[in-house]
Amino acid sequence: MKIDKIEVQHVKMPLVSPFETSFGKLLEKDFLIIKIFSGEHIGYGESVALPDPTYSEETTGTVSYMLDAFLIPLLLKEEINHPDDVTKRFAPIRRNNMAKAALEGAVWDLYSKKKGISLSKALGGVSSSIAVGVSIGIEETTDKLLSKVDRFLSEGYKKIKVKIKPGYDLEPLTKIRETFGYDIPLMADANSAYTLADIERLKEMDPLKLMMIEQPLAYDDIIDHSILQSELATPICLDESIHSVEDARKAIELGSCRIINIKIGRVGGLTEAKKIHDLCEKHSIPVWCGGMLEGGIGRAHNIAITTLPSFTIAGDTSASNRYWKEDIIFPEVTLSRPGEIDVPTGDGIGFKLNKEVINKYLLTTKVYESK
Ligand code: OSB
Ligand code: MG
Repeated sequence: MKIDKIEVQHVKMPLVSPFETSFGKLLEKDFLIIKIFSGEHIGYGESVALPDPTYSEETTGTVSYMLDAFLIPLLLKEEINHPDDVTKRFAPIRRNNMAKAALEGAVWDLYSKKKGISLSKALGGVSSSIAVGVSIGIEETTDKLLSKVDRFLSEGYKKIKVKIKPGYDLEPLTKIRETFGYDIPLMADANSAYTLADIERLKEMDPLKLMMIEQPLAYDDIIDHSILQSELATPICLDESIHSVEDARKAIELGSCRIINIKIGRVGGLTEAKKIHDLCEKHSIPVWCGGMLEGGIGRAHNIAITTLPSFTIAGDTSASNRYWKEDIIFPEVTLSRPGEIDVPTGDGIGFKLNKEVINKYLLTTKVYESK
């Protein structure tokens, strides 16, 4: 695949409603759109990093710098034949997984477009529609939370994930159970807000019969999580702690979790995401696709990876209108049926870019010509 040119566009879009987690509140998101030009094809990628280094150490700014100073020059240095080659090419660069994934995702899209197949098919996906859930932030009042749960349940979302933190945990979760019963698929995400000192509090959540509790302990821990999991009936799902198939192997061997949330950006791209999926399949660990409040391109990549067979739990990839007044892709992502998104069948990600929307929110464009 001969690359002619790479374009990086920086956009900033307001969220339809503020999204609050144990690490902070987000009102808008600035992110990068990557376009890789090759002959008559363009591959699209998106940097999923948040504006601040609060979820992980990466930010839109660090991604932009890494692309500019290291990753784009490396990618343009020599022709690549398969997207897996990108992971190998980037291997000498430590971490910066979201920066790597932004470019690698664009290469995967380009590769599938050149083959004339969908990205889902190129990845080995098997399903024609995916089950999806919704992630609800920390709300100002329990009433506001309950009304959001009610709305998303009525839209058919197949998993309700609620953000929790110490002091905002048992009470809102219990209210949800009292109001909607024990049959609704409910889980909690702590984004590393607890320590082992909170073990009794966390054990009190067992009677709530949550599907899982996501990343209760430190963002870089798998040891304490294994201690907690041995004491907890509720399955632990790791998010922040898993950056590679090696991290996943160690967490599974230690018994640090029973479920893994796969985020393409956090693990450095689709090739690594697929490896984690395959390892989890071997160990009967169910996986699901997490989200980073993506724009439409990132969302499209999430849809494609979710078609692999071990993505048996509904992911966080909700419809475009749950995040944005208008999305950067056309058509926008909508629910095809309650709680389900049909996988696009067109080549690559299967969505076009909405230039009008992109231009409206555009901050800068950088162009890198191949020599
Ligand atoms: O921890 O899964 C998380 C959003 C930003 C950063 C981290 C997380 C999240 C979400 C929202 O939970 C997922 C989504 O709807 O995109
Ligand atoms: Mg999470």
